[in-house]
Amino acid sequence: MPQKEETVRRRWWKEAVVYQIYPRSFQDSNGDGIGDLPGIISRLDYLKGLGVDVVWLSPHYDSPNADNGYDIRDYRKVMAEFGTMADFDALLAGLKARGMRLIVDLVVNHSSDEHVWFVESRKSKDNPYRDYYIWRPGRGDGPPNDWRSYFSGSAWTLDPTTDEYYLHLFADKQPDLNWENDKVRAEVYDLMRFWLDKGVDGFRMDVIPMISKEQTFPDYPPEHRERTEYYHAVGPRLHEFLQEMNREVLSKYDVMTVGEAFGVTPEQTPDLVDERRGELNMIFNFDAVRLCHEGHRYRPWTLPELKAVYNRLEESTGSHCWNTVFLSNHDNARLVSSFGDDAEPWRVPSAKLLATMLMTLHGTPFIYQGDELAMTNYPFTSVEQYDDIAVRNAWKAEVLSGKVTAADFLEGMARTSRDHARTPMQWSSASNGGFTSAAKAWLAVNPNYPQINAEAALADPGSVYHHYARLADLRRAHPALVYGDFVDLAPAHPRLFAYTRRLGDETLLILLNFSRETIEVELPPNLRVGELLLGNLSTPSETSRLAGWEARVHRCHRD
Ligand code: TEU
Ligand code: CA
Repeated sequence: MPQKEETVRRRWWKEAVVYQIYPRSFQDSNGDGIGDLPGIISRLDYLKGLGVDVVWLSPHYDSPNADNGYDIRDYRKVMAEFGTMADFDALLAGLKARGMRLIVDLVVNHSSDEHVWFVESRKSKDNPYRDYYIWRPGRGDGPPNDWRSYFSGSAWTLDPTTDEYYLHLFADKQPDLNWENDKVRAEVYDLMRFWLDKGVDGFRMDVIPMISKEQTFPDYPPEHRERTEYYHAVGPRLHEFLQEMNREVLSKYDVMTVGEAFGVTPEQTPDLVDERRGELNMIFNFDAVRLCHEGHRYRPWTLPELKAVYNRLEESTGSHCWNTVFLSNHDNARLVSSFGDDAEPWRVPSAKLLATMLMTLHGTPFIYQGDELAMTNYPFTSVEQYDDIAVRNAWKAEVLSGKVTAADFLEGMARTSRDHARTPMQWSSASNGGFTSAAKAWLAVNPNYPQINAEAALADPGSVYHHYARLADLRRAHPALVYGDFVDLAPAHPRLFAYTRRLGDETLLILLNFSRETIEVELPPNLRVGELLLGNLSTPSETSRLAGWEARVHRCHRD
């Protein structure tokens, strides 16, 4: 059998370290309490120092902010709170000048209900924009079928003007676009060209597998009633639409694409990312991040489960496919609080261990803003403290309706809410963590900012920030960390994650202790541990041992 690496094509986006910016929470520059593009521009050297190659910017478009920009009113305009098109151009130029690239968020499963297309669409049944969205008459007194919104309640809202329902898989202010309509697809391709022609380097595509809907609009089949994302993902014409998008637009530029593939299984993944098919470069698979959620509740996860996710992805995607590696984003609680140990003194070593894992697994790593500082979950105690529409709607649907007690709901959200990731970046020990000069930020800054902030991290050579930077250097120096094959040496071990990455003559060994207790490491007899390349403790343990939350990368020799 040929070595896998011989057939893997080298691509800049496979080698890149990606950093996600949630602009609202990154850096405010004008004292209105909201992050903005000039704020990001002022932090570009910070990103460069971290070892970032590509920035993924969460939506920066004109929006009424029902879902913080994931509800777009004008795809060609910059959100007024974030700045102007000149600021956007300056951001792009500032990144390019430092050898970094920019990908933007493409949110085209739905638009805002304030988009002119929808404003027109809802006016009358014969409006030229009617078929830009999905309208259906009700069934009896109710909606057309039992589809549910991810933000609680029915996915259909009755619009009194024409007495028909429109579909929205997310909030009622996020009507789903009708991809069956050729004009809609042409509009999408056009707006993609608009940003690509400006020089952006690709797209992160929001819930892209959900764009194609079963046109008979049936009720959920019984097997998909609970986890409806497995029903909505991979609709009948998904692959046709993506291949068309690729042919019409993407194939004409040297760009990267990553699809947010909520509801796509590892087995379905090759059909989206196999390079011979001409669809996407890679997707986000959510099996790992979702190990710690069950509805709104925190679910204690185990290390063998996490390893099984990576092994399953590895097995289901061959040498013509490429994966992403991430455990956090703007839709999940904080990395160190969910998968590490955010109690002192373990916060920093466990965050560095997670960094080591993300940057050495097989795929393009995505760092979410603030995780390089080991920012933690916010101590939320009441529903008023949350901003997220997902929380506010779920509170009404579950607590106010009496299905769930307030205490149970709040306990769950205190571990799982999306708002943990959305509290502002902690830049310094100045008021509001240096995020804003306003008295109040749009969402409260975590009160631990005097201890946990970028200024302190930059000054401390042992910080999580500098550890990421060293890992990024290590990835650049060792192509085995990018292109090498991946072998899990102890899939069943409850606390140790040990794996090799091998390319040609070079084998690297990664040892991660996911616990506070010391572990004795036993390796297969044909492997000998070589030189230590990078560890996360100032005094590494002896070779055969890992201290609590210790992480090491070694050269490895085979007999
Ligand atoms: O997320 C899609 C998505 O499925 C998640 O929002 C998921 O439902 C949620 O995390 C469960 O709590 C994308 C964006 O990343 C998200 O921010 C948007 O709210 C959503 O699409 C709608 O655009
Ligand atoms: Ca601002």
